[in-house]
Amino acid sequence: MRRRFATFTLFRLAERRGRLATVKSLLVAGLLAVAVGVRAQDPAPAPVVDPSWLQVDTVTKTATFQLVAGLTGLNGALNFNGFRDGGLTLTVPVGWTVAMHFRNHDGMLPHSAEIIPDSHPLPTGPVAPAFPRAFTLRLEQGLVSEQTDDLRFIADKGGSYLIFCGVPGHGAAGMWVRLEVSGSVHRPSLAATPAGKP
Ligand SMILES: [Cu+2]
Repeated sequence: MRRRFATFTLFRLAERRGRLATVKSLLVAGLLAVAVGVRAQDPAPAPVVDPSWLQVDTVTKTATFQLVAGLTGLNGALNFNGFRDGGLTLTVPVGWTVAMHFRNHDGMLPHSAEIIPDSHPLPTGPVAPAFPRAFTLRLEQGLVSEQTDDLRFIADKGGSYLIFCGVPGHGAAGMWVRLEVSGSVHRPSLAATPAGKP
């Protein structure tokens, strides 16, 4: 009887040790998950669309868009409104006028913007714009910090386009977002979209 009790106690001890080991490995797994989670969030949280970036005038059929180069530090500031690689899409109905107020918020690098056809591979510098006058001044050299320029064009051809920085290397490094000119929408909109190659 005593012996059976002793065996039972040993068994319980072993069981407790096993449980402790399980707790320990769960703790390690948890810490690892936290570490991986932190690394997955690095370097910055997902950018957010500010609705004030887009103003819609249904009378004049004009979409006015505040386009900010280097709004955040994302991608070494090679971003528009904090988005890179097509992560932001401005959609306008065919035939609307698009007015873009460009501002360079990057304190370091010059930037520019032009509307180009959705193309792969991405150009390494300025190309002919997809619409007349759909480009900022100094397309290749870029506008310096806090310089502004307005571009205005009629989106008279449906399709997928890129809003692209023409400073050599910037667009190809991810400094572009999307413009969709759609025959099936009646109102302009602005939304976060999956980032990726064009
Ligand atoms: Cu740029």
